[in-house]
Amino acid sequence: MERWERQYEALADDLASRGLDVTAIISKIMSQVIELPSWAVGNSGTRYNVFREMGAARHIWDKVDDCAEIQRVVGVCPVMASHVSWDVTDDGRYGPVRAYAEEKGLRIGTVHPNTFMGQQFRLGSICSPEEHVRQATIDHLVDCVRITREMGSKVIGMWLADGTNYPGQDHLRKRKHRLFEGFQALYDAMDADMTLLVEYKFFEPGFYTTDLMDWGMSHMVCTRLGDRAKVLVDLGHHAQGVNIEHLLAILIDEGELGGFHFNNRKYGDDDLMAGTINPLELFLIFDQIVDATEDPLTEKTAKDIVYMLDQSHNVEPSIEGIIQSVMYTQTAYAKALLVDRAKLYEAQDAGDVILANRTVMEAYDIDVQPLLKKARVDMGLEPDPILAYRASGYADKIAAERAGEGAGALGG
Ligand code: RM4
Ligand code: MN
Ligand code: MN
Repeated sequence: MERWERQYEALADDLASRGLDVTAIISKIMSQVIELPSWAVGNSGTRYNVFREMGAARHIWDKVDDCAEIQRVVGVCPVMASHVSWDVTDDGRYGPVRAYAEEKGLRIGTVHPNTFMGQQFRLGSICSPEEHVRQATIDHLVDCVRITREMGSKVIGMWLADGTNYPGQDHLRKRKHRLFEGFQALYDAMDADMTLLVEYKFFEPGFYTTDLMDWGMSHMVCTRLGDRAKVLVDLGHHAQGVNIEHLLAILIDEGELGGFHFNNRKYGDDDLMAGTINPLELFLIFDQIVDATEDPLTEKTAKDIVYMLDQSHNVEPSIEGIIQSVMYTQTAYAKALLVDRAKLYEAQDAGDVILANRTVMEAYDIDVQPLLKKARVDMGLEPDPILAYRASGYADKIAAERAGEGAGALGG
């Protein structure tokens, strides 16, 4: 018996003695789905430099291969989130991308329109003061519905780079009206079974105003549009100190939370590996989600949440960075599954602050690695995805095959 297997036996006994259903917990870990961002496996960089990575994906076919390799070792990422500017064939087609992904065991997840790459977007996309830019963007958004169909997906993810840099630069309320018009045009063009995820961010690239600045604004857009529009929370898109687990609890309760972009940050929209800077926050996020999943009133919204990574690997090897992020995300989720909720609610209702907080932290303190390893082995995988990836020789293979050629897209 391996060391982790002995640790697993002890943990399983302990959890069972607390009345937890270990088999059910393992099956929840196995059925979590995290979309891989196609843009994270190419080279990326900061404003200052791009460090070219040996073997970085050169084009969409490499990206699909890399995502399939990640899925081979993690088992919970059979979906690739896509960006329409970057995941297209040289002759402008999407069907072959979908076909190749499917051949590799992946399906295409959230499709992201292009509202920021191009000279025309200097003053914004759907919020631009220039009528022809707004119209061209709307035409593109409507075309993205066709692309989403071609990709075999049902989800469109919108993030706008729209904003202004200086006081007085543009009329803020006019921009709000244009924002709603643009979203309405996309929403009206969507199929009845499609979902629109509306992502917000409080700054960058605009540094004075951002048209979709926070969850309140996304929520306003979504409630105006209708049931098929939901808010997407990117963990790097808030001001310092904003309590993300609280805002998402409110959004779930309103039936308005649609998705996540996981990553981690220290200062700005840093796009670091999920769970590296603030693992406690990631755990508390999953704690709210699990809590909502177990409540009949919020169960449906909580179960329909789309999880994606949205990261940029500038100094670490991208594929390993993504694998590690998936593992840290699974860790946070597994810990949240172990919270003794009956005990927690009792302490909360009794106003026992100490015991309530301790009950949450007791779950956080449990080493769930043996549980995750067991789940992976039950899925026919190696217990440690990073070691499995390193042992596969894939990194050497792509470094040799892709040598000498430039990089894929910038992402993040
Ligand atoms: C933004 C946001 C979007 C991503 C772009 C590239 O900061 O996180 O989700 O598509 O970057
Ligand atoms: Mn994002
Ligand atoms: Mn971002």
